Amino acid sequence: MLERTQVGIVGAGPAGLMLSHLLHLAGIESVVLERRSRKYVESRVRAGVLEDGAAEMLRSSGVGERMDREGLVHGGIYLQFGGERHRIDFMDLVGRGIMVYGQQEVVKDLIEARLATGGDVRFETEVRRLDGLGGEPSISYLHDGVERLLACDFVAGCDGAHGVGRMSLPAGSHAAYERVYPHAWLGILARTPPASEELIYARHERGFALHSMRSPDMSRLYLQVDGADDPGSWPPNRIWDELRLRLNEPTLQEGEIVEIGVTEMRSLVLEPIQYGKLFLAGDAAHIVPPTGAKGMNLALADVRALAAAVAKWYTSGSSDGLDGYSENCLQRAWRAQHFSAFMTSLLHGDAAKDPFEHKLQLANLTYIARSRAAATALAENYTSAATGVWGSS
Ligand code: RFL
Ligand code: PHB
Repeated sequence: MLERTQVGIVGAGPAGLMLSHLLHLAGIESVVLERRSRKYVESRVRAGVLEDGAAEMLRSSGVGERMDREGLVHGGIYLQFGGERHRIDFMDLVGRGIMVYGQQEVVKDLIEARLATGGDVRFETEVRRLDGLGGEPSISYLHDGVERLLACDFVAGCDGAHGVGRMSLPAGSHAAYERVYPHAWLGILARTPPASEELIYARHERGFALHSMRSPDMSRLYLQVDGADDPGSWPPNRIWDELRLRLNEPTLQEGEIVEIGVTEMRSLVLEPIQYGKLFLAGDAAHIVPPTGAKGMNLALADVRALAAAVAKWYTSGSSDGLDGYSENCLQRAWRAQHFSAFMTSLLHGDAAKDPFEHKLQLANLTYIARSRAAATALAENYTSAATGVWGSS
């Protein structure tokens, strides 16, 4: 017998899980198909910053309780350059802050909420092919070595940067805008208390460093490295010495490194992000370099729009929301893309290789530190580029 659901969702990252959750709240049935195990997706260390609007989305949809208990509310960030540290006070400048709460915690909370309400989330289930996207969609997937078919009204491609959703857009149906940056981030999660209460974005002559955190005793730290570096060339001593230097934190405490990885930096936007009954969301539709902390926020904002559009279609038969989905999301995606590219070019590089560029960066950082107008633009984007209401007035 052919299985059927209303919305077939590929991928159980923040986008796929939140979409399934929001659809459930609207009384719409979905099935989430995830290639990895539950344990794997719940322990994948990634993003850590939620915009105010994303935190509010979790709260208002009933999955924000643990975030409000364990998350860290920050009213600003530090910019460090030229041996000095300057605070950008978001609360003063734009009246809202950010929530520091690990992506894997968001994922855990969403999985728990879906399973508690009888949600159909299937792990270790790999989607192989999408068919009938122009009319009657079906999803072919592999589970326990058996290939099966799921028929649905709509398919949501929430399957990240290398998924089958993006690959299923017919050639010629969309444009891809891409930029690859010459740097990468080496990221570690370490069992050590954060050296600062708020995030530090540092532009050092030798390159960028970021100090973030997950809890009062877990720090999340990043270093700009060459794209070609592999974590093996970064033994712990080298990492800690470089972090102390770039962050200007000579007393930064070492701790057990519980996770280490190198992340490439690139920007990609597909246009449009829908075709027939297929709608892409999150990293499947667009990728941002991590410097602006926008990826998870964009993923959540996309599915908020998609859930509302799908609900409108089922309740009133109107396809207005679905027809406008791509345009709606791409406005926010490009805003976030611009901010992420701006933060990346402001903070990365090697002063010895390009001293002129470094001087320009210092001039811009000084301007942001001294000018309320420049700091306000940064604060507005950092707290709300992906989920916010900027530009509406
Ligand atoms: P995900 O999280 O990649 O989830 C996609 C899921 O789809 C599954 N999948 C499939 N399942 C079934 N069949 C197939 N054929 C499948 N192909 C793929 C995958 O296994 C996976 O579970 O995408 P989603 O939901 O769009 O979420 C996007 C975010 O994960 C991403 O944008 C952020 O992590 C980016 N990001 C940050 N975003 C922020 O908002 N704030 C941050 O502070 C932030 N920091 C970061 C980041 C990403 C980083 N890395 C590692 C890329 C820091 C880093 C270092
Ligand atoms: C993180 O905490 O992992 C984090 C914070 C800010 C970023 C990127 C990652 O820009």
